[in-house]
Parts: sequence; C-alpha cells; structure tokens
Amino acid sequence: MAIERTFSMIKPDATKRNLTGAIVARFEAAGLRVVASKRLWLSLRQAQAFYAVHAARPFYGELTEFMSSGPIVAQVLEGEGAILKNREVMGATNPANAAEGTIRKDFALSIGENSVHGSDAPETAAEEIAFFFSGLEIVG
Ligand code: DAT
Ligand code: MG
Repeated sequence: MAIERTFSMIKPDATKRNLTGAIVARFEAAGLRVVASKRLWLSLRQAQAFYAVHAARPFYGELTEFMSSGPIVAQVLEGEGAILKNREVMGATNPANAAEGTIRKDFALSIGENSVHGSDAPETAAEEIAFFFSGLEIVG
C-alpha cells in the first residue's frame, strides 16, 4: 500500500465540544500524520461549494447550514493507505451503524452532526485538499 494523502475535517459539533485534540489523537494512533491543519469558520457559500456533490440530496440544506454553524478544522492526513485508513478510524456515516472504537461511534451526535469528514477516494482527496490548502501549506 502506498503512502497517500487524504482530506479530513473536524466538524462544528466536535469543535464546539472541545474534541479537536481527542480526534487528532485517534488519527495519530492509527499511524496517520497531520501534514497540514487550519481552523476556519466556513460561510454558507463555502460549505455549499465544498459539498456541491450532494446538492441534489434532501439533506443538502441541513448539511451546509450545519457546516457553516461554527468552526471547523481542515487537515491533510498522510500515511500508508491514508484514504481508507481514515474512513476506518472515522466509522460509518450514521453513528448508530459505526463500529466500536471509531470516532463517530464515540463522538457523533447524529447522522448529520457526525464530528468528522474524510475523503472517500483518491480523486476526491486531491480535489478536497486543493479546495483548502496550497502546496506551500502542506509540510510532510
Ligand atoms: P460521509 O461523510 O460518511 O462520507 P456522505 O458523503 O454520504 O457521508 O454524506 C456527507 C454528509 O452528509 C454526512 O457526513 C452527513 C450528511 N448526511 C448524509 N446522509 C444524511 C442523512 N440521511 N441525513 C442527514 N444528513 C446526512
Ligand atoms: Mg462523503
């Protein structure tokens, strides 16, 4: 498995509950390295642009309002098979279905307020990293 980079976001429900460090510790314990990080408060328009792939879904309005409701932490994670590994550490979208020991099982409040975002494939990882970070901001 090759060294990959993936995009991660700690969502407003988690920053509000002061869980940033606890979540980053889960990534590091899994062998993922934080090679870029910044805390931002997205505008509604920025959240809509980031989640444009979901524009036709019934939850798009709720999702984009939530994602612009408070601070987020955008990060690039690097490591062996980082895209899949991050998804495993995160757990299933709905915390009711998430495996024991995953971030969403332990911290998510609901399917919408589910604490973390992670890219789902190499193409989306590249797009999402470029949405938030310039090359100079990523230090491996
Ligand atoms: P994931 O974040 O696991 O990649 P996704 O890409 O299918 O999940 O959806 C993006 C986000 O949208 C998800 O983290 C939370 C929200 N969402 C998904 N399905 C939802 C639903 N049925 N009701 C409310 N929000 C939902
Ligand atoms: Mg997704």
